[in-house]
Amino acid sequence: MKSAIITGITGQDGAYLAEFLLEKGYQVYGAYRRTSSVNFWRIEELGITNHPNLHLVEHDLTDLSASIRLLQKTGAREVYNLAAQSFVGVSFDQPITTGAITGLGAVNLLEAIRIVDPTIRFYQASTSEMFGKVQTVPQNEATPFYPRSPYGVAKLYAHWSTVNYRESFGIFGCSGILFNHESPLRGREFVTRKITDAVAKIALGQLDCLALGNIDAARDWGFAREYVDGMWRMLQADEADTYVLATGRTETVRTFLDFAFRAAGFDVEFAGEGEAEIAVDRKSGKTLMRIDPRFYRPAEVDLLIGDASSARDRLGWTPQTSLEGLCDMMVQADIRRNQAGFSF
Ligand code: NDP
Ligand code: GDR
Repeated sequence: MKSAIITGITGQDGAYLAEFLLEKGYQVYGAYRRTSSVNFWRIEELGITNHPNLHLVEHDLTDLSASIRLLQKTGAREVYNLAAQSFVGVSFDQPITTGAITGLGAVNLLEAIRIVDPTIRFYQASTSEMFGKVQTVPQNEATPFYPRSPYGVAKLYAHWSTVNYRESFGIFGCSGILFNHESPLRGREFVTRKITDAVAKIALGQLDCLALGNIDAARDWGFAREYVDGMWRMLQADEADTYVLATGRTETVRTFLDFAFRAAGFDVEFAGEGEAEIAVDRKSGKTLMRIDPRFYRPAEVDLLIGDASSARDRLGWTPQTSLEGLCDMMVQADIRRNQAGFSF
Protein backbone atom coordinates (compact mmCIF):
# COMPACT_ATOMS: atom_id res chain seq x y z
CA MET A 1 0.00 0.00 0.00
CA LYS A 2 1.22 3.52 -0.80
CA SER A 3 2.23 5.61 2.19
CA ALA A 4 3.17 9.23 2.75
CA ILE A 5 4.19 11.63 5.48
CA ILE A 6 2.77 15.15 5.32
CA THR A 7 4.43 17.75 7.55
CA GLY A 8 2.10 20.69 8.21
CA ILE A 9 -1.06 18.54 8.27
CA THR A 10 -2.87 21.29 10.22
CA GLY A 11 -2.36 23.85 7.42
CA GLN A 12 -4.40 24.57 4.30
CA ASP A 13 -2.37 22.45 1.87
CA GLY A 14 -1.74 19.69 4.40
CA ALA A 15 -5.50 19.17 4.81
CA TYR A 16 -6.22 19.11 1.07
CA LEU A 17 -3.24 16.86 0.33
CA ALA A 18 -4.30 14.41 3.06
CA GLU A 19 -7.81 14.28 1.57
CA PHE A 20 -6.34 13.76 -1.92
CA LEU A 21 -3.96 10.96 -0.87
CA LEU A 22 -6.62 9.17 1.21
CA GLU A 23 -8.85 9.13 -1.87
CA LYS A 24 -5.96 7.49 -3.72
CA GLY A 25 -5.79 4.76 -1.07
CA TYR A 26 -2.64 5.95 0.74
CA GLN A 27 -1.74 5.41 4.37
CA VAL A 28 -1.24 9.05 5.41
CA TYR A 29 0.93 10.08 8.37
CA GLY A 30 0.01 13.65 9.22
CA ALA A 31 2.78 15.28 11.23
CA TYR A 32 1.90 18.18 13.54
CA ARG A 33 3.84 20.11 16.16
CA ARG A 34 3.08 19.76 19.84
CA THR A 35 1.14 22.69 21.27
CA SER A 36 -1.09 22.91 24.33
CA SER A 37 -4.20 23.00 22.13
CA VAL A 38 -3.76 21.53 18.66
CA ASN A 39 -6.19 22.79 16.07
CA PHE A 40 -7.45 20.26 13.54
CA TRP A 41 -10.33 22.40 12.21
CA ARG A 42 -9.29 22.00 8.55
CA ILE A 43 -9.23 18.21 8.46
CA GLU A 44 -12.43 18.29 10.51
CA GLU A 45 -14.04 20.55 7.90
CA LEU A 46 -13.01 18.07 5.19
CA GLY A 47 -14.46 15.22 7.27
CA ILE A 48 -11.29 13.10 7.29
CA THR A 49 -10.16 13.36 10.93
CA ASN A 50 -11.37 9.84 11.77
CA HIS A 51 -10.43 8.23 8.47
CA PRO A 52 -8.91 4.81 9.29
CA ASN A 53 -5.91 5.48 7.02
CA LEU A 54 -5.07 8.88 8.50
CA HIS A 55 -2.56 8.69 11.34
CA LEU A 56 -1.79 11.91 13.20
CA VAL A 57 1.73 11.93 14.60
CA GLU A 58 3.51 14.49 16.76
CA HIS A 59 6.77 15.67 15.23
CA ASP A 60 9.33 18.46 15.73
CA LEU A 61 10.80 19.68 12.47
CA THR A 62 13.90 21.09 14.17
CA ASP A 63 14.87 17.77 15.75
CA LEU A 64 16.80 15.52 13.34
CA SER A 65 16.43 12.49 15.62
CA ALA A 66 12.64 12.98 15.54
CA SER A 67 12.68 13.00 11.74
CA ILE A 68 14.80 9.86 11.63
CA ARG A 69 12.39 8.06 13.98
CA LEU A 70 9.39 9.29 12.02
CA LEU A 71 10.73 7.74 8.82
CA GLN A 72 11.73 4.51 10.58
CA LYS A 73 8.44 4.09 12.46
CA THR A 74 6.11 4.83 9.55
CA GLY A 75 8.06 3.24 6.71
CA ALA A 76 6.52 5.91 4.46
CA ARG A 77 7.72 6.00 0.85
CA GLU A 78 6.90 9.67 0.15
CA VAL A 79 7.47 12.78 2.27
CA TYR A 80 5.68 16.06 1.56
CA ASN A 81 7.31 18.88 3.49
CA LEU A 82 4.58 21.49 3.85
CA ALA A 83 5.32 22.72 7.38
CA ALA A 84 6.73 26.23 7.57
CA GLN A 85 6.44 29.59 9.24
CA SER A 86 4.57 30.58 6.09
CA PHE A 87 3.48 34.17 6.73
CA VAL A 88 5.72 36.64 4.90
CA GLY A 89 4.79 39.61 7.11
CA VAL A 90 5.70 37.78 10.34
CA SER A 91 9.05 36.66 8.91
CA PHE A 92 10.37 40.25 9.16
CA ASP A 93 9.78 40.12 12.95
CA GLN A 94 10.81 36.47 13.43
CA PRO A 95 13.63 35.95 10.92
CA ILE A 96 15.56 33.42 13.01
CA THR A 97 12.58 31.16 13.76
CA THR A 98 11.60 31.42 10.12
CA GLY A 99 15.10 30.33 9.09
CA ALA A 100 15.07 27.42 11.55
CA ILE A 101 11.67 26.05 10.48
CA THR A 102 11.18 27.15 6.90
CA GLY A 103 14.82 26.71 5.85
CA LEU A 104 16.63 24.21 8.10
CA GLY A 105 13.50 22.13 8.67
CA ALA A 106 13.71 20.91 5.09
CA VAL A 107 17.37 19.96 5.49
CA ASN A 108 16.55 17.93 8.61
CA LEU A 109 14.14 15.86 6.54
CA LEU A 110 16.58 15.51 3.65
CA GLU A 111 19.29 14.36 6.07
CA ALA A 112 16.88 11.88 7.68
CA ILE A 113 16.05 10.46 4.24
CA ARG A 114 19.74 10.22 3.39
CA ILE A 115 20.40 8.33 6.65
CA VAL A 116 17.31 6.07 6.79
CA ASP A 117 16.57 5.26 3.14
CA PRO A 118 17.69 7.43 0.21
CA THR A 119 14.97 5.94 -2.04
CA ILE A 120 12.19 7.75 -0.11
CA ARG A 121 10.73 10.45 -2.37
CA PHE A 122 10.70 14.05 -1.11
CA TYR A 123 8.54 17.06 -2.01
CA GLN A 124 9.61 20.54 -0.91
CA ALA A 125 7.00 23.32 -0.76
CA SER A 126 8.89 26.06 -2.55
CA THR A 127 7.32 29.38 -3.46
CA SER A 128 7.02 32.20 -5.96
CA GLU A 129 8.25 34.43 -3.11
CA MET A 130 11.74 33.21 -4.12
CA PHE A 131 11.39 35.28 -7.33
CA GLY A 132 10.62 38.31 -5.15
CA LYS A 133 11.82 41.41 -6.98
CA VAL A 134 10.68 40.26 -10.35
CA GLN A 135 12.87 41.09 -13.28
CA THR A 136 11.20 39.07 -16.04
CA VAL A 137 7.57 38.11 -16.67
CA PRO A 138 6.15 35.53 -16.56
CA GLN A 139 8.31 33.55 -14.12
CA ASN A 140 9.26 29.94 -14.84
CA GLU A 141 11.81 27.38 -13.62
CA ALA A 142 14.67 29.30 -15.31
CA THR A 143 13.84 32.74 -13.86
CA PRO A 144 16.53 34.11 -11.50
CA PHE A 145 15.64 34.40 -7.81
CA TYR A 146 15.65 37.62 -5.75
CA PRO A 147 13.79 37.02 -2.46
CA ARG A 148 12.43 40.06 -0.63
CA SER A 149 11.75 38.72 2.87
CA PRO A 150 13.33 36.43 5.49
CA TYR A 151 10.63 33.94 4.46
CA GLY A 152 11.70 34.06 0.81
CA VAL A 153 15.36 33.73 1.78
CA ALA A 154 14.66 30.71 4.01
CA LYS A 155 12.60 29.04 1.29
CA LEU A 156 15.39 29.59 -1.21
CA TYR A 157 17.81 27.77 1.12
CA ALA A 158 15.39 24.85 1.35
CA HIS A 159 14.88 24.88 -2.42
CA TRP A 160 18.60 24.77 -3.23
CA SER A 161 19.13 22.12 -0.56
CA THR A 162 16.54 19.94 -2.29
CA VAL A 163 18.30 20.42 -5.63
CA ASN A 164 21.67 19.80 -3.99
CA TYR A 165 20.58 16.53 -2.31
CA ARG A 166 19.22 15.42 -5.67
CA GLU A 167 22.51 16.15 -7.41
CA SER A 168 24.86 15.06 -4.61
CA PHE A 169 23.14 11.96 -3.21
CA GLY A 170 20.67 10.97 -5.92
CA ILE A 171 17.70 11.63 -3.62
CA PHE A 172 14.38 11.91 -5.47
CA GLY A 173 13.75 15.47 -4.27
CA CYS A 174 11.21 17.63 -6.10
CA SER A 175 10.80 21.33 -5.55
CA GLY A 176 7.37 22.74 -6.40
CA ILE A 177 7.57 26.49 -6.94
CA LEU A 178 3.94 27.22 -6.20
CA PHE A 179 2.35 30.59 -6.76
CA ASN A 180 -0.29 31.79 -4.30
CA HIS A 181 -3.13 29.34 -3.86
CA GLU A 182 -6.18 30.01 -1.75
CA SER A 183 -9.38 28.33 -0.56
CA PRO A 184 -12.01 28.48 2.17
CA LEU A 185 -9.35 26.74 4.32
CA ARG A 186 -6.83 29.58 3.93
CA GLY A 187 -5.57 31.15 7.17
CA ARG A 188 -7.28 34.45 8.00
CA GLU A 189 -3.99 36.38 8.15
CA PHE A 190 -3.48 36.02 4.37
CA VAL A 191 -5.00 38.77 2.29
CA THR A 192 -7.60 36.81 0.28
CA ARG A 193 -9.18 35.15 3.30
CA LYS A 194 -8.83 38.32 5.37
CA ILE A 195 -10.89 40.01 2.65
CA THR A 196 -13.53 37.29 2.20
CA ASP A 197 -14.02 36.92 5.96
CA ALA A 198 -14.35 40.71 6.43
CA VAL A 199 -16.68 41.11 3.43
CA ALA A 200 -18.87 38.32 4.83
CA LYS A 201 -18.98 40.08 8.21
CA ILE A 202 -19.80 43.42 6.55
CA ALA A 203 -22.63 41.74 4.59
CA LEU A 204 -24.00 40.28 7.84
CA GLY A 205 -23.74 43.60 9.71
CA GLN A 206 -21.00 42.27 12.01
CA LEU A 207 -18.27 44.70 10.80
CA ASP A 208 -18.26 48.24 9.38
CA CYS A 209 -14.99 48.55 7.53
CA LEU A 210 -11.93 46.51 6.52
CA ALA A 211 -8.32 47.80 6.77
CA LEU A 212 -5.68 46.67 4.26
CA GLY A 213 -2.07 47.46 3.34
CA ASN A 214 -0.66 47.63 -0.19
CA ILE A 215 -3.59 46.89 -2.52
CA ASP A 216 -1.49 47.56 -5.64
CA ALA A 217 0.39 44.26 -5.12
CA ALA A 218 -0.43 41.79 -7.91
CA ARG A 219 -0.58 38.04 -7.43
CA ASP A 220 -1.20 34.90 -9.48
CA TRP A 221 -3.90 33.22 -7.36
CA GLY A 222 -5.13 29.64 -7.87
CA PHE A 223 -7.28 27.14 -5.97
CA ALA A 224 -5.34 25.13 -3.35
CA ARG A 225 -7.24 21.86 -3.91
CA GLU A 226 -5.92 21.73 -7.48
CA TYR A 227 -2.35 22.52 -6.45
CA VAL A 228 -1.97 19.49 -4.15
CA ASP A 229 -2.67 17.28 -7.17
CA GLY A 230 0.37 18.91 -8.81
CA MET A 231 2.53 18.09 -5.76
CA TRP A 232 1.56 14.43 -6.01
CA ARG A 233 2.19 14.31 -9.77
CA MET A 234 5.74 15.56 -9.20
CA LEU A 235 6.52 12.60 -6.94
CA GLN A 236 5.01 10.08 -9.40
CA ALA A 237 7.19 11.22 -12.34
CA ASP A 238 10.11 9.13 -13.62
CA GLU A 239 12.65 11.80 -12.66
CA ALA A 240 12.80 14.33 -9.86
CA ASP A 241 12.76 17.96 -10.94
CA THR A 242 11.65 21.51 -10.14
CA TYR A 243 8.24 22.70 -11.37
CA VAL A 244 6.28 25.95 -11.31
CA LEU A 245 2.53 25.67 -10.54
CA ALA A 246 0.53 28.80 -11.39
CA THR A 247 -2.52 30.00 -13.31
CA GLY A 248 -0.77 32.49 -15.62
CA ARG A 249 -3.18 35.27 -14.62
CA THR A 250 -2.27 38.12 -12.30
CA GLU A 251 -4.58 40.57 -10.54
CA THR A 252 -4.13 43.21 -7.85
CA VAL A 253 -5.38 42.93 -4.28
CA ARG A 254 -7.76 45.79 -5.20
CA THR A 255 -9.34 43.66 -7.96
CA PHE A 256 -9.72 40.68 -5.61
CA LEU A 257 -11.43 42.99 -3.11
CA ASP A 258 -13.78 44.20 -5.84
CA PHE A 259 -14.66 40.58 -6.76
CA ALA A 260 -15.31 39.78 -3.09
CA PHE A 261 -17.66 42.73 -2.61
CA ARG A 262 -19.53 41.78 -5.81
CA ALA A 263 -19.84 38.16 -4.60
CA ALA A 264 -21.58 39.50 -1.46
CA GLY A 265 -23.90 41.77 -3.46
CA PHE A 266 -22.08 45.11 -3.00
CA ASP A 267 -21.11 47.57 -5.70
CA VAL A 268 -18.08 49.59 -4.55
CA GLU A 269 -16.07 52.39 -6.07
CA PHE A 270 -12.49 53.26 -5.19
CA ALA A 271 -11.57 56.85 -4.37
CA GLY A 272 -8.38 58.63 -3.27
CA GLU A 273 -4.80 57.49 -3.68
CA GLY A 274 -2.02 55.82 -1.67
CA GLU A 275 -2.67 55.80 2.08
CA ALA A 276 -5.85 57.84 1.52
CA GLU A 277 -7.51 55.32 -0.81
CA ILE A 278 -10.92 54.02 0.25
CA ALA A 279 -13.63 51.75 -1.15
CA VAL A 280 -17.12 53.23 -0.90
CA ASP A 281 -20.46 51.42 -1.20
CA ARG A 282 -22.26 53.17 -4.09
CA LYS A 283 -25.67 52.47 -2.56
CA SER A 284 -25.20 53.58 1.06
CA GLY A 285 -22.17 55.88 0.62
CA LYS A 286 -20.44 54.05 3.51
CA THR A 287 -16.67 53.49 3.51
CA LEU A 288 -16.12 49.73 3.50
CA MET A 289 -12.31 49.61 3.10
CA ARG A 290 -9.52 51.93 4.16
CA ILE A 291 -5.74 51.69 4.01
CA ASP A 292 -3.74 51.13 7.19
CA PRO A 293 0.04 51.56 6.68
CA ARG A 294 0.63 49.11 9.54
CA PHE A 295 -0.06 46.37 7.00
CA TYR A 296 2.70 47.57 4.64
CA ARG A 297 5.84 45.40 4.51
CA PRO A 298 9.45 46.62 4.82
CA ALA A 299 10.09 45.21 1.32
CA GLU A 300 7.32 44.20 -1.04
CA VAL A 301 6.88 41.71 -3.87
CA ASP A 302 5.00 43.86 -6.39
CA LEU A 303 4.06 41.48 -9.16
CA LEU A 304 3.93 37.73 -9.63
CA ILE A 305 2.72 35.83 -12.67
CA GLY A 306 3.73 32.24 -13.32
CA ASP A 307 4.32 30.13 -16.40
CA ALA A 308 3.35 26.53 -15.57
CA SER A 309 3.81 25.14 -19.08
CA SER A 310 6.44 22.64 -17.93
CA ALA A 311 4.00 21.15 -15.37
CA ARG A 312 1.29 21.09 -18.02
CA ASP A 313 3.47 19.38 -20.65
CA ARG A 314 5.39 16.97 -18.41
CA LEU A 315 2.92 16.25 -15.59
CA GLY A 316 -0.42 16.88 -17.30
CA TRP A 317 -1.30 19.46 -14.62
CA THR A 318 -3.59 22.40 -15.43
CA PRO A 319 -5.54 24.66 -13.07
CA GLN A 320 -9.31 24.85 -13.65
CA THR A 321 -10.86 27.36 -11.26
CA SER A 322 -11.16 31.04 -12.23
CA LEU A 323 -10.27 33.74 -9.73
CA GLU A 324 -13.87 34.96 -9.75
CA GLY A 325 -15.09 31.41 -8.99
CA LEU A 326 -12.52 30.97 -6.23
CA CYS A 327 -13.37 34.32 -4.64
CA ASP A 328 -17.09 33.53 -4.74
CA MET A 329 -16.49 30.10 -3.14
CA MET A 330 -14.52 31.75 -0.30
CA VAL A 331 -17.06 34.53 0.29
CA GLN A 332 -19.99 32.08 0.41
CA ALA A 333 -18.10 29.81 2.83
CA ASP A 334 -17.32 32.78 5.08
CA ILE A 335 -20.93 33.99 5.02
CA ARG A 336 -22.06 30.51 6.10
CA ARG A 337 -19.47 30.33 8.89
CA ASN A 338 -20.08 33.81 10.23
CA GLN A 339 -23.83 33.24 10.14
CA ALA A 340 -23.28 30.14 12.25
CA GLY A 341 -21.00 32.11 14.58
CA PHE A 342 -18.07 29.89 13.68
CA SER A 343 -15.02 31.22 11.87
CA PHE A 344 -11.42 30.05 12.17
P1 NDP B 1 -0.26 27.18 6.34
O1 NDP B 1 0.27 28.40 7.00
O2 NDP B 1 -1.73 27.02 6.21
O3 NDP B 1 0.29 25.88 7.10
C1 NDP B 1 1.59 25.85 7.58
C2 NDP B 1 1.79 24.56 8.34
O4 NDP B 1 3.11 24.57 8.91
C3 NDP B 1 0.82 24.37 9.52
O5 NDP B 1 0.47 23.02 9.63
C4 NDP B 1 1.64 24.81 10.70
O6 NDP B 1 1.26 24.23 11.92
C5 NDP B 1 3.01 24.28 10.29
N1 NDP B 1 4.05 24.90 11.09
C6 NDP B 1 4.24 26.23 11.32
N2 NDP B 1 5.26 26.43 12.16
C7 NDP B 1 5.72 25.20 12.50
C8 NDP B 1 6.75 24.73 13.36
N3 NDP B 1 7.49 25.57 14.06
N4 NDP B 1 6.94 23.39 13.45
C9 NDP B 1 6.16 22.54 12.76
N5 NDP B 1 5.16 22.91 11.95
C10 NDP B 1 4.95 24.22 11.81
O7 NDP B 1 0.45 27.09 4.90
P2 NDP B 1 -0.12 26.51 3.53
O8 NDP B 1 -0.81 25.24 3.79
O9 NDP B 1 -0.78 27.58 2.78
O10 NDP B 1 1.24 26.21 2.75
C11 NDP B 1 1.89 24.94 2.84
C12 NDP B 1 3.36 25.12 2.49
O11 NDP B 1 3.47 25.63 1.16
C13 NDP B 1 4.10 26.10 3.37
O12 NDP B 1 5.42 25.61 3.50
C14 NDP B 1 4.10 27.39 2.57
O13 NDP B 1 5.20 28.18 2.93
C15 NDP B 1 4.19 26.84 1.16
N6 NDP B 1 3.60 27.66 0.13
C16 NDP B 1 2.31 28.07 0.24
C17 NDP B 1 1.72 28.77 -0.79
C18 NDP B 1 0.32 29.26 -0.70
O14 NDP B 1 -0.05 30.13 -1.50
N7 NDP B 1 -0.51 28.73 0.17
C19 NDP B 1 2.46 29.09 -2.02
C20 NDP B 1 3.81 28.54 -2.04
C21 NDP B 1 4.34 27.85 -1.01
P3 NDP B 1 0.31 25.00 12.98
O15 NDP B 1 -1.09 24.77 12.49
O16 NDP B 1 0.62 24.32 14.25
O17 NDP B 1 0.70 26.45 12.95
P1 GDR C 1 1.96 36.45 0.23
O1 GDR C 1 0.44 36.43 0.73
O2 GDR C 1 2.78 37.43 0.97
O3 GDR C 1 1.90 36.59 -1.25
O4 GDR C 1 2.45 35.00 0.66
P2 GDR C 1 -0.43 37.48 1.54
O5 GDR C 1 -1.82 37.08 1.27
O6 GDR C 1 0.00 37.62 2.94
O7 GDR C 1 -0.10 38.87 0.80
C1 GDR C 1 -0.38 39.08 -0.58
C2 GDR C 1 -0.20 40.55 -0.90
O8 GDR C 1 -1.25 41.30 -0.30
C3 GDR C 1 -0.69 42.47 0.28
N1 GDR C 1 -1.56 42.96 1.35
C4 GDR C 1 -1.84 42.33 2.50
N2 GDR C 1 -1.45 41.12 2.95
C5 GDR C 1 -1.92 40.72 4.15
N3 GDR C 1 -1.58 39.52 4.61
N4 GDR C 1 -2.74 41.52 4.92
C6 GDR C 1 -3.14 42.74 4.50
O9 GDR C 1 -3.87 43.43 5.18
C7 GDR C 1 -2.69 43.16 3.22
N5 GDR C 1 -2.89 44.28 2.48
C8 GDR C 1 -2.21 44.14 1.35
C9 GDR C 1 0.67 42.00 0.78
O10 GDR C 1 1.51 43.13 1.04
C10 GDR C 1 1.12 41.14 -0.40
O11 GDR C 1 1.68 41.93 -1.39
C11 GDR C 1 1.61 33.86 0.46
C12 GDR C 1 1.94 32.84 1.57
O12 GDR C 1 1.03 31.77 1.47
C13 GDR C 1 3.35 32.29 1.40
O13 GDR C 1 3.56 31.24 2.33
C14 GDR C 1 3.50 31.76 -0.02
O14 GDR C 1 4.81 31.31 -0.23
C15 GDR C 1 3.18 32.85 -1.02
O15 GDR C 1 1.85 33.30 -0.81
C16 GDR C 1 3.28 32.37 -2.47
